[in-house]
Amino acid sequence: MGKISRRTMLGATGGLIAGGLLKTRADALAAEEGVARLQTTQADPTKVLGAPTSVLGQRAPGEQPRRQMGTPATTASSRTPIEQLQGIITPADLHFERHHAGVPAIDPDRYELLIHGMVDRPMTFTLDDLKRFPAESRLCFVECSGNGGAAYNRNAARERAPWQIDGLLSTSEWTGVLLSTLLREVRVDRGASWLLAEGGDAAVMSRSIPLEKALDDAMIAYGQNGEAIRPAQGYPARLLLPGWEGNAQVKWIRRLEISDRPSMTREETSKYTDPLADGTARQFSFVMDAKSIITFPAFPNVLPERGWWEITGLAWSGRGRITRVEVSTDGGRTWAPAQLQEPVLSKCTTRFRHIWNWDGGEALLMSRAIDETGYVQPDLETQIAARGAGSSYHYNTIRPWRVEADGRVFFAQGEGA
Ligand SMILES: Nc1nc2c(c(=O)[nH]1)N[C@H]1C(S)=C(S)[C@@H](COP(=O)(O)O)O[C@H]1N2
Ligand SMILES: [Mo]
Repeated sequence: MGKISRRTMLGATGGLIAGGLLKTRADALAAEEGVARLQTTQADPTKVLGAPTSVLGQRAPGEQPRRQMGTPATTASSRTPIEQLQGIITPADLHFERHHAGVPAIDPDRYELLIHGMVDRPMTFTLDDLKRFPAESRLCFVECSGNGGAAYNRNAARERAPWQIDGLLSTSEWTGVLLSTLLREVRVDRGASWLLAEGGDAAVMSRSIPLEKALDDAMIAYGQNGEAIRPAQGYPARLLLPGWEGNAQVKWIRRLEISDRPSMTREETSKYTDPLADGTARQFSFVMDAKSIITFPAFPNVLPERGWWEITGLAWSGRGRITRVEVSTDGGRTWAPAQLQEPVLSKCTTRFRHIWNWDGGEALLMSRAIDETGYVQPDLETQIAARGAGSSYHYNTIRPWRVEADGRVFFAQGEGA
């Protein structure tokens, strides 16, 4: 267990005083003592008074999941440690991050969202304006278009953990106002069919979005898991497009321009398109196809003994609900339906579980997701045949794991049946 020094604690409580959360030095000392008392476990906790209440909770000292940065650490993205989480929700401070030009510091009091272009009444909305409209909440995943890239390779490294394959995936309860509500206010012209969404970061990241999606389930989200959306996720507000590629979900959203054609921004021409074998490219691949990944057992787990183990992982589809996840422990020769753990929601991660009696021999574990449209997650050969080997985005092939006789588990793309 890592010890936390007195200086770290003083730093933490000092920050709370500066932030106005703790009023006096005495409060700070009490908080500090509370923190200290939670850092050391007691032989018999029934014999000592427990830590006092606190203004801000903290994780148990031995439970400190962290976003994963890769080596060498990049500032462009960090990943959710999906194998360390339970259920389907990603704690907000572990939501993956992908920034093209860093996280802007936006003053919420000066924030405005402009909606203009092919509308009757161009309008700007402050954050308070947005919050006056009827709010909606929904649980859904956000996933980077490049997630799963590590699985799209016959010679992928064996020593690869779930976060290295699918850590650009997180799930939150998002709260905000439906974009259709705002579009009713500005009165969209007949003949409009697209909108340009623009962010207020240094990248001024922009994407064209079909009006149909905007009028369906798109949201301007200002809440995340019960609190204000985090700066890294787009504070004070982001465009949320349930089930669509992360890149199109413009953070720090500041402008929506309604038009009758896509704007052909950098992010939808030179990037985020899928080159095909015939020399053309697939553009506007918005919907994320069905995927699944086993997060246990997986690299770097070592199964200590034969016997009953619960295989578990996540399945998700941008087209709707996951209806079935099948698990194979023999490299795809036979498949068995996994149990889907409630809640099972549309365009959201779904946890699956499958009890397995390991006989101590070599095994090749696989999962495949099936969604409510009947779509089945393909294997690597099927996807390469359809898409070619030169893809950079939208990989949803089956992700296999090899369990060796000594219990060690390795990523095994390309080994399957
Ligand atoms: N304004 C703006 N929006 C953005 C980005 C950005 O760099 N700037 N990154 C995009 C990409 S590529 C992804 S995958 C998601 C990541 O969202 P997250 O950081 O909340 O996980 O935001 C998208 N929206
Ligand atoms: Mo992304």
